[in-house]
Amino acid sequence: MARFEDKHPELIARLTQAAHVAVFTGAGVSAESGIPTFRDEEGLWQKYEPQELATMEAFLNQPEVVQAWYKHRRAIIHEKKPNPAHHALAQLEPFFQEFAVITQNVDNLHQEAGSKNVIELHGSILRNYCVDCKQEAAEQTLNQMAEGQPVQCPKCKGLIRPDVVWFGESLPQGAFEKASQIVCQADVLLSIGTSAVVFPAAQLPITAKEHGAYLAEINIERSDLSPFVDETILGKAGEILPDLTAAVSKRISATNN
Ligand code: BV8
Ligand code: ZN
Repeated sequence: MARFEDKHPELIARLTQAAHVAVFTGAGVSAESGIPTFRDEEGLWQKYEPQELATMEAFLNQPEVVQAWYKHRRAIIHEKKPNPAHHALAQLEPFFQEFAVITQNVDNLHQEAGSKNVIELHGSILRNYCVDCKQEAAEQTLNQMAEGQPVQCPKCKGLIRPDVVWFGESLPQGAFEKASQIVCQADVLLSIGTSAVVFPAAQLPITAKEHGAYLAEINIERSDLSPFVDETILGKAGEILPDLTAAVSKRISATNN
């Protein structure tokens, strides 16, 4: 079985020389944890139209349905664990002067796996707040929701929503600016497990490349980003990333001795 570094010499050479590495992740990095992706055949969106549920308008029209959908997704996430892809990325971090995980995911699994520098472009499903008084709402308040009844803020009776970015909503100010700065300085950007269809997030890997980064994609199939990348590695993130991290660790330890 050819070694990772023999199959991807350019990527390993670039990573070995890199000071700044950025990783851009999507739902595919959590797929092997058992969390459905958005656009694969069994993806979450297949059952619902994105516009139907992940928008403020849908929420105001049918808050109890949107709250129930997020409660269902939180329950799935609480049962799942980080997979080898998340762990391999957390193990990569110490090898570089700067290593940032810029994620579109809202499942907190990168942080659970030990990644320190994580930017959540689309927020987190584990945080909820009242749309009127902005008070953070405890998850159990939401879990007590009665069938068909929207959950209201205990303080002001406002509706409670997840702290995620819905379609038509702008990304958290600081997060997108910080992610943009990071990708402009990246020597290497790894795009992992994303269809790269959602903007402005999907612009980030392209911005990295425009600023001189070596752009590699790890995905089980080609994505909208594929035409722009220097290299596409087809396969499962949970199988490829441990090999990548092992190859980088071996090469960097060898150069340090
Ligand atoms: C904005 C959080 C404006 C919520 C999400 C036309 C009409 C309407 C809107 C638009 C339009 N054109 C552009 C837009 C804007 C819109 C957009 O991009 N729409 C797309 C669909 C065309 N964007 C927005 O609305 C954004 N806001 O533009 O605001 C604005 C600007 C200024 C001021 C005010 C307003 C906000 C977008 C954020 C939406 N929120 N999520 C929630 O989670 O419920 S998006 C959602 O999709 C997730 O965050 C997810 O990250 C994102 C992208 O999906 P992926 O992560 O890539 O997942 P996907 O399933 O698609 O792909 C998985 C990939 O992994 C696949 O390729 C698969 O092959 C691969 N894979 C599977 N298994 C594995 C694997 N790879 C490796 N290993 C495996 N094991
Ligand atoms: Zn309130």
